[in-house]
Amino acid sequence: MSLRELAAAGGVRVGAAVSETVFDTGDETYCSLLAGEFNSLTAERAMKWMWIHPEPDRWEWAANDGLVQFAESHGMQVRGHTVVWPHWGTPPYITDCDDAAALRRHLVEHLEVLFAHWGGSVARVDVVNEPLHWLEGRLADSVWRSLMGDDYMAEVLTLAHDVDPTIELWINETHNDIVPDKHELFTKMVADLVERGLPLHGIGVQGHQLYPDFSPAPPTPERFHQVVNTYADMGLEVAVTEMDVLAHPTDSDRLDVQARIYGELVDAALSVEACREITFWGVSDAHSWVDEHFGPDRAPLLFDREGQPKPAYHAVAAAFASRARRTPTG
Ligand code: 9MR
Repeated sequence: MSLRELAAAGGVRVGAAVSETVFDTGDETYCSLLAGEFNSLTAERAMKWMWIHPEPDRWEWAANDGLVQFAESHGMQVRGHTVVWPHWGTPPYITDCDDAAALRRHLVEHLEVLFAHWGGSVARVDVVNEPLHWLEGRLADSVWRSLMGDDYMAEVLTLAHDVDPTIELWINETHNDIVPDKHELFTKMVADLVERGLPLHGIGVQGHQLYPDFSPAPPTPERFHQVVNTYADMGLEVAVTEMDVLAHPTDSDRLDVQARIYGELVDAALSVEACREITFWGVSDAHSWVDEHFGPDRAPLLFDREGQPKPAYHAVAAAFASRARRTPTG
């Protein structure tokens, strides 16, 4: 059985981030793995503000439309990614904005055009991505924070919901599974949004495992489960939105170690009923942001460079199969 069949049997989504630069070449191995193994996709870059709306009067729809069409013709859902992102992916007319009213106007216009264009083809969106500092328990600095204040997420959620109340609004964060201070602060902020009744549908736990190149440590399955469960306990849906596990090239048993980490973490997340999606940050080791950032051959994904399933694939498949046994969709 494919991953997507196993996921469907457990009523959950299995996704992959799609690089439009590879997708646009029509690479057959890439496209057939994508359609055959996954039932959800996230644009790795194409829907980010910088690429889709690089100037106030310029929209670039081609990459967005290609992915949405592919998803529709292969029965896949689309996760929109992303609107407000303090760190990257935002054009200068936004990051250089120095007037709160103008920033709000830009945001509302962006949401109105984007959501109308999507017209229901994108079920959910990471409307805020990475509000905190990457490795520390504090808010990231950004134009959003400096002009709209520390509570800007509440305003973004309200404005987005007013534009289209049908699209699921998500906040996506990284390393909250690994850095305890970060988890603590993020939990407080999310609990506050929920208590105030803001239209927040779910929390994305990115799940990048970049030890030892970047992350201070890999999480334990207990810790991963606990983090996922924290948001579920608040009545939110949870997704692991950007999973990859770095396999360091000097470790001789690296693919087996990687498979164990993948299997344990995916199982820990899927044992929480409210976790209904695991998305991997890429399709195969032939194309990953990890190699660009941390050096070659980190082999972070489920398929190797030729598109063959790795031990990690089988470990993840077993975790999806367990979920299906626990919650058969019948
Ligand atoms: O993998 C993405 C890379 O191709 C882009 O150049 C980069 C900037 O847009 O974003 C990367 O994806 C990031 C994601 O959007 C948010 N979480 C961290 C991901 C890896 O950096």
